[in-house]
Amino acid sequence: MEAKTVLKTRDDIRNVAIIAHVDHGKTTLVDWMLRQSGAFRANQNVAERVMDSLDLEREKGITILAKNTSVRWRVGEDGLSWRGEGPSHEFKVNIIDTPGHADFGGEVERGLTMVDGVLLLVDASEGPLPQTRFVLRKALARNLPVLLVINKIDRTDARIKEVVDDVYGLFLDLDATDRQIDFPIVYTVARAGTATLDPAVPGTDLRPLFDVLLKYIPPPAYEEGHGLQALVTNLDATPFVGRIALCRVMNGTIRKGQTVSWCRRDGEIQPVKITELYVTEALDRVPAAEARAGEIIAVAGIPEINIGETLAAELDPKPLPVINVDEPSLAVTLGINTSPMAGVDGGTKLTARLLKNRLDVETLGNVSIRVLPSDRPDMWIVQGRGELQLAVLVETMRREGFEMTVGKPEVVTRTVDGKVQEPMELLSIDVPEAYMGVITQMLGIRRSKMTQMVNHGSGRVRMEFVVPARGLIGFHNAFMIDTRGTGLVSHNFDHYAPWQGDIHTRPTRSMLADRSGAATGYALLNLQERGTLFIAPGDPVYEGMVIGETGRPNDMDVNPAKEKKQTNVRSETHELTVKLSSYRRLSLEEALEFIKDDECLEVTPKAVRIRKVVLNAHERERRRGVKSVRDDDD
Ligand SMILES: Nc1nc2c(ncn2[C@@H]2O[C@H](COP(=O)(O)OP(=O)(O)OP(=O)(O)O)[C@@H](O)[C@H]2O)c(=O)[nH]1
Ligand SMILES: [Mg+2]
Repeated sequence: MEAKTVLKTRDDIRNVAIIAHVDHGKTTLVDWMLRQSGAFRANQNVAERVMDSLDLEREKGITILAKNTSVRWRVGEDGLSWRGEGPSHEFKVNIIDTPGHADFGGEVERGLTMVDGVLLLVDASEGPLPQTRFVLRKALARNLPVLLVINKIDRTDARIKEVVDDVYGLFLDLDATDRQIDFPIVYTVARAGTATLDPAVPGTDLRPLFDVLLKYIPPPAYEEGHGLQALVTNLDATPFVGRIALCRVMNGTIRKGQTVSWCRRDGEIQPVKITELYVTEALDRVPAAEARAGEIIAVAGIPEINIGETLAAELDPKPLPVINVDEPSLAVTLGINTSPMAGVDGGTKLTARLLKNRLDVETLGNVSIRVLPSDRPDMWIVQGRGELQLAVLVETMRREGFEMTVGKPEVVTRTVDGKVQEPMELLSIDVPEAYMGVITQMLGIRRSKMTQMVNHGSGRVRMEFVVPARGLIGFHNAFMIDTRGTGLVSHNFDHYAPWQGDIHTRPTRSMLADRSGAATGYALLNLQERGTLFIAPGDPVYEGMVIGETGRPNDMDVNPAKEKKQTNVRSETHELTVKLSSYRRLSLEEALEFIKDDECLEVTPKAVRIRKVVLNAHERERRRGVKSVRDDDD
């Protein structure tokens, strides 16, 4: 007989995620929540945006992985932030800082499984953007209460009232229930650590935010008498204890030293001992003897535990449903370095086995990455949410000593009722009016449809398009160049639609090295007349390596290693630095966007080189011949 479910709550904890479009100020707000809760000593030197702790996060200035922290907040008898006098009690607020870039949307989805409510941050000037829509949709689908935070109200171009209206519009658009639309609003300047309930009255600290948060975000609920259920929502590792599983305790209590049932993804259930148990306090993980339902914990001692699995009571274990996230929409091939320079740049991880192991590790910790076999034993198909996500993976791996060959990004299609469908993105663009024509043209050739255009009367227009994800590969570079860096662009997976037909984007062809050697200044000086170069004098080149792009109708095989006749060696270097200032070093992301179907990247700890898949010029010609014949047959 089923026991009647009695839901209880524990009022001493709140679990919230902060979600938003990229750069709207999430991590900055977390800084100040930590600071004002007294998480740091007065003299402690804490980095700005302290939660962005990965090297790549600091370099790129964006959050890549969702991370949790916690603050303790004192409340007086009136239920409001304690003012330093009279009785008080303490709340623990677990905060999940999530990334706002669309490519890392899987992190947000995972983060939402740990919390009981969200702070939806919206920039007071930019308003809701594609990722705001995505994260809000996910939060509403999980029925999480939303507290709206309008941030950056200090911006001179803030348009608070309109932005709030836009957010209401977004809720309606997403079919939110009346209860969901009835959200409280707090206005903040995250960078100054202030919040106010009335935008006309400047705030002095974050107390108004905490007051609303503690009232509005519900305490964790659990079933009275239910056995342990802790859902693994994230993984971490330290050299001392090995793999660490971050879990949300949904029901029951977990104790250090206790034996529990590890309910694995494959359905197997295995007893394991909890050798180490931690809870998060500010930026530290501190040992705990036990943790009750509602807490977010970290557990060590289970080397093979994975995201989505459950730690349950030893007797009568009940696994929780696995975490489902959106499907990946973009794929690249990733294989061992097959260029003639393999191993030359000092990579330490060169074999297919090491590569495969590393990719397997990635799929464990990263719910939105998938690895599939390819038709070659030393190459795999890696699927993810976007170019940046895949580039971050490749960048991380090269820093670990891997050398790789990375193929051209391709969209992940699917077949429904025998028809091919492709992912469509919702694209939002904000540009000065003068560029409207350029943008419309750029997107026209990419088979987009404009769905909305708003002119705020500020000299800028906001346009929205639905466009095949395919059409956006390589779009970002072109957009930045064509709008001279003044445009804002963001996009996000929207839906699958029937294949939209051919898209031809990059109009240029490649300039190819026809032999191995070192590029000479003399050769490059001549070659730069014919296009844009990607290499500098002294760079190693090999046959089939792409050294630049040209506007000519066909790829060009050239000799970048040509020596000047030894008549005059005087001041050659001086001459070159003056005249060769125009070569362009492509970043990993730019290079990924740049390559064509028959090209790929060689990535080593030292360099990103663009190359033809088939390096030998004769072989390339032969294959082209075969291809064009087959095209004629079609
Ligand atoms: N003017 C102004 N700028 C702010 C405010 N809050 C944050 N910023 C700035 O906005 C930029 C982005 O801040 P982040 O905290 O990294 O934004 P984020 O939402 O965490 O970004 P992602 O995690 O990459 O999505 C930084 O340059 C901040 O200094 C604010 O209240 N006013
Ligand atoms: Mg951030």
